[in-house]
Amino acid sequence: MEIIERIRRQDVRAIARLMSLVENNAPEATAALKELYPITGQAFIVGITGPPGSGKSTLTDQLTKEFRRDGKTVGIIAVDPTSPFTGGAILADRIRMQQHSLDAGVFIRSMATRGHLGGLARATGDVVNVLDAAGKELILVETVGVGQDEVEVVKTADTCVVVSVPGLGDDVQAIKAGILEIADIFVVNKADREGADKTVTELQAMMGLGPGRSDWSPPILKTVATQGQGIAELVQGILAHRAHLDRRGLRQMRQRERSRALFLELLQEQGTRRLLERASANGTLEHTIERIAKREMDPYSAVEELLAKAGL
Ligand SMILES: Nc1nc2c(ncn2[C@@H]2O[C@H](COP(=O)(O)OP(=O)(O)OP(=O)(O)O)[C@@H](O)[C@H]2O)c(=O)[nH]1
Ligand SMILES: [Mg+2]
Repeated sequence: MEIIERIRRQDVRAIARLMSLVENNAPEATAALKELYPITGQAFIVGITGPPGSGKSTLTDQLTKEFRRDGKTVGIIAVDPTSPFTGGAILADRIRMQQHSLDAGVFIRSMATRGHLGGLARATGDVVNVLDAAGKELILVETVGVGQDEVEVVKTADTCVVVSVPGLGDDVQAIKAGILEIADIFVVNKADREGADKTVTELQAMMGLGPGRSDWSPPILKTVATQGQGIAELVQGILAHRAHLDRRGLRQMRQRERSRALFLELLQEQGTRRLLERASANGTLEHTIERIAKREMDPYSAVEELLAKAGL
């Protein structure tokens, strides 16, 4: 397939085209992803999550600069939960990232979460695989830490950076349940603002409460992303975490978690779709729903019956 060769040669237009196909769930995308899969698994994946406006994109931008200086190729995926019709955040990211736009060693992609009902982790996984196959050594995945879907997206990164900012309340606010456990590194960005040390203390206290994921104790780093302050330390933190993963053989474990997430999501997506297609085609679906609504049948038995008919 021509597109495969072009992606392996890091052809930017081929990468962009395949990503669009992936986002639109096009059949050609699946064919290409199948062929590319064996050469993936090389990239190091860093997830960056945190509340809206906490400076994730600015941090991503600064990290990109640092890693480029070091000669590493970088792929950036900004998962954007806002509607593409307002598009503000996407536009802002694009403008900010423009300094990298002429750099062939950087590929930036914004993904709207709209239209990926539940399949966001899968779509992101696919896009990560495209960038991985295209030889990007480092892949930065930015998501707003608002919902379970977004957490799922970054959870299986090799290194997960959780960003917070000072002054969002006593309870370290948007560091919601589920986020704390996935952090490998905490960043308190906007440390030029009042209360950064208080936020650090709060995070330390919160970390003392729960069991960590491993014997890695997540560092808490202060940054001023707009001025590049603390970025070198963040890079060091990421590299130290990577070394920790390698030492402990944990990188394979995260890879395995990514494989699991992608496989299970695909199975869920396609399994459900096929069952529904079959049930819709012969009219069973609507008929069953009507009977459930009329209390002639309960939904529990209906599901069992449908699955039994499919031999499951
Ligand atoms: N004072 C201060 N402002 C910052 C800092 N980092 C980022 N900002 C500003 O905060 C605003 C939001 O930054 P972004 O990088 O777009 O934040 P984000 O988390 O990517 O935002 P969303 O993707 O929309 O959730 C911008 O106006 C930045 O210039 C910082 O360290 N200090
Ligand atoms: Mg952003």
